Amino acid sequence: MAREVGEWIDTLRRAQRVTVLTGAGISAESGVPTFRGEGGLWRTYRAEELATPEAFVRDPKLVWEWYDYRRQVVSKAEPNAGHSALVDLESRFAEFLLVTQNVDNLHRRAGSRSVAELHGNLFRARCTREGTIREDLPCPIPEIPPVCGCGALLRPDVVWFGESLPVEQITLAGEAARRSDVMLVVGTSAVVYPAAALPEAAKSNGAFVVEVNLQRTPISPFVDVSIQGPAAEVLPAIVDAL
Ligand code: BV8
Repeated sequence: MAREVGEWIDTLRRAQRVTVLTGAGISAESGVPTFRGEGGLWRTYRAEELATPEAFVRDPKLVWEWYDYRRQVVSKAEPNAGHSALVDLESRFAEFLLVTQNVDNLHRRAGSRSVAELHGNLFRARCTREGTIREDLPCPIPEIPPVCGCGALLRPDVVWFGESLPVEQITLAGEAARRSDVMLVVGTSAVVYPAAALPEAAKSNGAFVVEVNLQRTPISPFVDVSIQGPAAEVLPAIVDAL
């Protein structure tokens, strides 16, 4: 894989401020199905059909069964060499932010500390009445759909389609993107906004943008380097080359 890491590595070596944007592809080699890949189906549903407030109002039990299934899959998964490479990368630059669209908590389990979670986290639940956060829901959840002590339904503390992202997280991510010398974009189909706007924001503010993906995406035409390969191989090769 070292052949994929060309002379551009000097640009990364010289960088002071680095931002990484990850998507479901970085967790694929941990056995976690991606959103739009072949694993994107659950029973007969697509993620976009279930990851909405409307689906939750219509059938909270079904939506929680999907989330509880994903929590169980992720609980049995381990961070992979791609996650670990980003932990290593974090300590090498004056400023570093890992922006993730993933809700699987694998970056934190791998040891990443400077993380902005744009779309929430599978292992947090939120009271639909009080907004209080719970991080202690057993896995699997014994009673679906789970309810708060106040009697109201709990919901997954994730951002559904049509819902706004946590302002602090997307603001932090946007500032980091615009300030960065280098942005790595890893394992995302770059179709979900506003996260997908971050590489363009970085690029238009002078960042050198490197994409790591198995296939081309809508941002491939404008990135500086597009490396086609699995994140769990390419990211360690990048760190080794540093
Ligand atoms: C919002 C959490 C304001 C839940 C998710 C413009 C501006 C603002 C909004 C919009 C806009 N245009 C459209 C919208 C609406 C919508 C949107 O973007 N729709 C898309 C589908 C067109 N956006 C929203 O609704 C956002 N809200 O902006 O609020 C607002 C409010 C009302 C109306 C308008 C605006 C909220 C978006 C967040 C939705 N929640 N997840 C949950 O997880 O259950 S998004 C979901 O998709 C996941 O978080 C996932 O991370 C994310 C992106 O998918 P990817 O991570 O990229 O995964 P995917 O499977 O697609 O791709 C995997 C990639 O990895 C592939 O490219 C593959 O090739 C690659 N790969 C695979 N294996 C490997 C690999 N690469 C490397 N190595 C490997 N081994």
